[in-house]
Amino acid sequence: MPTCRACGDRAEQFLDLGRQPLSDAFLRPEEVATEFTYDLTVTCCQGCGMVQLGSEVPRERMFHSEYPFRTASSHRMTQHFRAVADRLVAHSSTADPFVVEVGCNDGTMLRRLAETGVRHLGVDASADAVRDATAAGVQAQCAFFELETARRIAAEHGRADVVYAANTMCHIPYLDSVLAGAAALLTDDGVLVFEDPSWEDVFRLASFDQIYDEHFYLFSATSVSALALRHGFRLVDVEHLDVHGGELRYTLARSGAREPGPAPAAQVARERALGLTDPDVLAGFAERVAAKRTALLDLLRSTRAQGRSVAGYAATAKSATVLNYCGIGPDLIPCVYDTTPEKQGRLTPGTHIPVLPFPDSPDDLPDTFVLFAWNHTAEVLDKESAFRADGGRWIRYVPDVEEV
Ligand code: DWN
Repeated sequence: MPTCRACGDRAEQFLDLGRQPLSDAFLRPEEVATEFTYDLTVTCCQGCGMVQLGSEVPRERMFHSEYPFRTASSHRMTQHFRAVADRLVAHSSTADPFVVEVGCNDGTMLRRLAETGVRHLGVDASADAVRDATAAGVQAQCAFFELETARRIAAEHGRADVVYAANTMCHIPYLDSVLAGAAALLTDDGVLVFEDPSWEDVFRLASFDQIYDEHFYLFSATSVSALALRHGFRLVDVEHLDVHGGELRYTLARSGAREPGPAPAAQVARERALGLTDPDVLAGFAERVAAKRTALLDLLRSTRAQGRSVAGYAATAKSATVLNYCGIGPDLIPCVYDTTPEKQGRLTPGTHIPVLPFPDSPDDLPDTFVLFAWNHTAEVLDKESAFRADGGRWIRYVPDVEEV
């Protein structure tokens, strides 16, 4: 029987997405024969309600110098993080705040703090991402954030007023050490703020591609509230964010340091009403995921049968789950276009579809794009308005499988 990685209680499996590759391991042809795979299953803790993967991929396999994702690959996300930086400073209770970002990636958020002279430090496990952050004028160091890292930062730089993480906490199975680290690093009135895909949104949209090796947890206010209490913190605020397909931003303060606002209790009540930890409801989610696989395969096959050319739009980490779970290979999607130089010329994980730079000429675009970057729909459709105007079609699978 699986146990909850967060609290140790019993965890029940409710979804099996099959054998999967590492979502961000874009392969050179010679690496295909030795490709790493693991079983992608999802469980829900019967005690604290934490939704999590049934097995853990060693962190060094996922996060290393060649980690290809860069936050700045989305213009809208870059704007989002500039606003986050301003807000962290505006809401700080001290005049000269020190902000630590866990998983700072290329420093997109911290750049804003660096520009305005705010004391900051980024921590990231990818040496190449840290190099990009440093080149942009950000203070950053390469490390996995855990208790020892936090103690070292506190000794070298002093206590932090804010520990912030975006799309990072859900990547870390060993939250005990991270929460202990936050407790060691934060000032008495300091806050731990993090934003990650929300289980409620994944559930509502059946966006099962949010589930992959790197996304070990799918947080909710219910599970984060329990997590906070076990580590001497309290969830004092929660906000819904309209980014990356729906996220929640959690603010944790030391127990007794700040009064919780009304939002956490309201969000927990919403989650309870939706039955987000109820085994029958979870079984229904698994059925919706299986139905999406059938519908997407049917649509792709009929599109190809009509003689229409198809390509993937953006070699996202998320697309690995869709492609591998559905068994979609180069016969259905001959190539995927992506803006990331580190992914171009490689093969998609598991399904080995070539990743290419976007064509220079509109004449070389396919008849139909499969929108793997659906979480950036507004940005992409804006950028690709000429494709649509010229009769190009989009296949998407979130919220529903459809061609538009
Ligand atoms: O949590 C994570 C999120 C935040 O970022 C990570 N585990 C990894 C990564 O996930 P992803 O790859 O699914 O993220 P995105 O932001 O949905 O997709 C990024 C990829 O899409 C990059 O390879 C760049 C590409 N892209 C593109 O080619 N054209 C993105 C946009 C917006 C575009 O217009």
